[in-house]
Amino acid sequence: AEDGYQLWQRYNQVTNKGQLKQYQQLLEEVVVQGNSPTLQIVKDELQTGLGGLLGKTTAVKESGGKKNVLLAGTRNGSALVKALGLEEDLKAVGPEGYLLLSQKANGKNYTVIAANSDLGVLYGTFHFLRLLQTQQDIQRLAVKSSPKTKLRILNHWDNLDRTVERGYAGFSLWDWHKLPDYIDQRYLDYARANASIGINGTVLTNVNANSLVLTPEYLKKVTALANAFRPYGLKVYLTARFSSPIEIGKLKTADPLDPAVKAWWQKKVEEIYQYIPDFGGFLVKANSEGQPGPQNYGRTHADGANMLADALSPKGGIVMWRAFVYDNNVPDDRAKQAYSEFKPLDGTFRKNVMVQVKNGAIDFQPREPFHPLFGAMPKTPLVMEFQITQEYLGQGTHLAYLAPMFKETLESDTYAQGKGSTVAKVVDGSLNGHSLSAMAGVANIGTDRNWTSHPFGQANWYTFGRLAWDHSLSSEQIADEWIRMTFSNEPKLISEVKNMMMGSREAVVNYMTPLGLHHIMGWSHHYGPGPWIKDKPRADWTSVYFHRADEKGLGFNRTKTGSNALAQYAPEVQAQWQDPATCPEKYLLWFHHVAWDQKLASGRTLWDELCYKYTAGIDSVKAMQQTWAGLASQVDPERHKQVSTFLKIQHDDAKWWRDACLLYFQTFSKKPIPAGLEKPE
Ligand code: GCW
Repeated sequence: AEDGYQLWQRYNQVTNKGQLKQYQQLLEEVVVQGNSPTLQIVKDELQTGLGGLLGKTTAVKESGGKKNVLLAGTRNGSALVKALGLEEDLKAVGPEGYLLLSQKANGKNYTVIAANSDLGVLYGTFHFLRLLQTQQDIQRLAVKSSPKTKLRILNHWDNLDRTVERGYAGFSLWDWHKLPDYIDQRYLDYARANASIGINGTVLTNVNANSLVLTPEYLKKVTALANAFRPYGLKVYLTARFSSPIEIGKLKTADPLDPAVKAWWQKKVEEIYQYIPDFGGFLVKANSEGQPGPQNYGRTHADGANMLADALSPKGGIVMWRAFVYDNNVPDDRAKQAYSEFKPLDGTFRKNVMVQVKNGAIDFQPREPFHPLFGAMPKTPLVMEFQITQEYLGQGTHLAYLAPMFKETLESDTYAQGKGSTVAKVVDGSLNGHSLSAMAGVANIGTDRNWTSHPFGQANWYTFGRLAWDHSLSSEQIADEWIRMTFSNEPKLISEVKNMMMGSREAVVNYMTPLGLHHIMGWSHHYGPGPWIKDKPRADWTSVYFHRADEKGLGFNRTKTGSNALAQYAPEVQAQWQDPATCPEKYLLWFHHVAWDQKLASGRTLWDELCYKYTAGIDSVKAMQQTWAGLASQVDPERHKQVSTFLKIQHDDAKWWRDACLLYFQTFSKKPIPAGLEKPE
């Protein structure tokens, strides 16, 4: 049965006869020299991959006699690769990069996968197999690839009891009870899937951390996972609860400037490295949403981060310190708090500290303007934190392809050093010359048979890896690859499914939070609509705080006459966004309180436009349903049915959103639904 477990790694036989013939000719024989655990995976992958794709058993050999050879390896590990030269080209692709080349030598036709490390060979192998999976010509290969960001990391918000914060695909993959003895095959399949898209790190535990994971009992279990992942190039990181010295160290304080606290962390880090010599480091959420942190002792984020960084630096570990914070005492616009706390600390962090910033200043909304910290901390390498799990985008049942959302942020211009200072250049380190660079994605993976609940959730995991490797890839290209590998290479299916995917995130924006609205989801669970939520202990836990609807209009004034959050952006950005007439409509209500009667670009009033947007959202989901229904004969029944069922849920939910939001906002606007639009019930 088709349960989606294989993700994009299906290796079904190539259907294009011409291509198949080319592959069979060029890949007469497969040669891989060397025996490391990673090269063993390369061999297995080529054997399974080519076996499936070419429809015949493929043996991987140490040396060959045939004329047309697929050759994979490094110069150091393979005499045959070394004989091909390639020195300069290899130098250029770095430790994880690779070359895919068609080359003639000694009367043979080589198809070469060459790299500087075995891991590079593995990445190249997955790229090469992808070419076959997507049925590309491989006659004249000249691919040079290396990652644009150095650390490409999944963040699991997994608790030790196996529940997953904001997880919608079952329970945590980590079966702590059976670890360290039992290594579930699923761990290896997980690592393999990550390697196939270049992900090279994983934070195993929730940022709302439990200090128990740092005890020897758990560290042994973590070690077993690290050992399982290592051949796939996947480094393990942990979240460090700031109060651990008290909770598991029996100290009286966790003050980062206290010598006993420093010594405790130093010893703890040494212990961890005894278990895991290549441990990646810590991810820390501190002084945010009730988590302990340095501010409890009157210290700064830098004091806290640097103390941990000092403990890690002799071992080569790093600290990823999150900028997602609330200051509980300042009743200021929540959008401003991260910038206010972190911008002044730029230049005070140790070299092995990165500050991890969410894509936007609020919280993983369907659409947010880029976070103002990007471009504002030139001396500190910033990690981009995207959320792959769809906390605010319909969770496990709504189809929302996130590449357009990730790209929108990455391509935003911070103007930090004049025009063209994109967020992507901040993140990849090129704007400020940082050698450390990273992208993190909050995982959407769990124990569901298909890993991600929604079959299309797999595309978002895939997208994260591909963009972390190369943020210049287009959303269309990533969708194209994923569809071909996950469903089929049939042109009608590709174009129609791509269409669905490309419009899906905008559909969610339209039926949930059009025109710059945000955080009007239901209280705490964040799934359905809840624009009416008020009377909570904190103003910014309510929805009315964010939409500010009144009889005059709608939206949050963040200009000079309002919270002035806009002042956190570069002057060029401010100039564009401060005037409602030039502010992109997609951000309008994010920055402005706009009168219900205000005319927008369409010629319609704000109220009418709102009604149209909610309706457009529903219509897009309807269109997806129709497209999908038409593909019944081209998709296996199991996955087809699951997606159909989820689209029905999504359609019902889209209506629920429209009904709830329009009826609620109508109590302020006191205006009728425009003629011709379906009335909310
Ligand atoms: O998105 C919000 C979530 C919390 C989460 C927090 C964070 C891990 O609602 O569940 O906690 O952000 O990113 O720290």
